[in-house]
Amino acid sequence: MTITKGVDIEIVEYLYSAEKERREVVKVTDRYPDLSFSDAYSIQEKLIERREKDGSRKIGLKLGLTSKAKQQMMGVHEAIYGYLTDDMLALEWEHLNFNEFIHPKAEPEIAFFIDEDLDGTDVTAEDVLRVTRYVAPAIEIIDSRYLNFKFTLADVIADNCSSSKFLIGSKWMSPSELDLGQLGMVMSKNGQVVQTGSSAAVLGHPATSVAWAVNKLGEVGKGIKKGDVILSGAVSEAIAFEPNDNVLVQFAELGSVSFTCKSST
Ligand code: OOG
Ligand code: MG
Repeated sequence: MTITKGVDIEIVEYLYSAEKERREVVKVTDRYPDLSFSDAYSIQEKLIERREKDGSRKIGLKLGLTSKAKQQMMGVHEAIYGYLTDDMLALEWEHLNFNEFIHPKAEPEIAFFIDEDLDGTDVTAEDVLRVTRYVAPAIEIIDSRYLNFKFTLADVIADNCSSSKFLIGSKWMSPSELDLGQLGMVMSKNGQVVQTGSSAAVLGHPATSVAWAVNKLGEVGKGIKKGDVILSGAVSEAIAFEPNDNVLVQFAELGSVSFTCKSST
């Protein structure tokens, strides 16, 4: 630990209140430049405990920086993980309320529904596929609490990897029924194509990304559980959206998921 007990709680409150009050804040490493990755994960754990104290329930995991391009951009060689809580789930048939966000962006993802506990430090993509009941098309809404969406790796880990909301499409399939490693994806905003990609962008195969998370959690004696939902990482760059925008993500074979955002004022 490079930060002392007490300081971690202070950082948790700092990030939690920024989220609650929809305010961008100066990044943590401006004040604590020595914040290590393990400090950052420990702050993230405490941030989730803080949310649980307010009634949120942990329902799974999300992966970040799973594309080589994004890792190079951040100058890192590893993905990152954060937690999903029940209050992050948004529904396709309800408008998202723009006032609940700071500066949101949407990214296309593949969600995994886990049917068996899995842990260890030697877990493979095959192991992950074996315990996956369904995969589904998903959109993650990321909304960094940091000024201008700019941060270091330690900052973003502490901020639960920019998590805000997520939506899951209605077509759920067994991973054995499709070629999950090579699914084409098109993301449109208001009817215009804004991103295209392939599920191969996620560490070669989305299940490899989930396996990475299980192994990483295994290092601290944790794993994934039956019933978990896992967002395996963005298939393309995230795109910003505004009130009245509609975002649609379509995957080959796996179907689509979309949302419309409104402002309540
Ligand atoms: C970090 C979260 C990235 C993903 O799927 O890559 C992420 C960020 O870029 O704000 O969720
Ligand atoms: Mg994501």
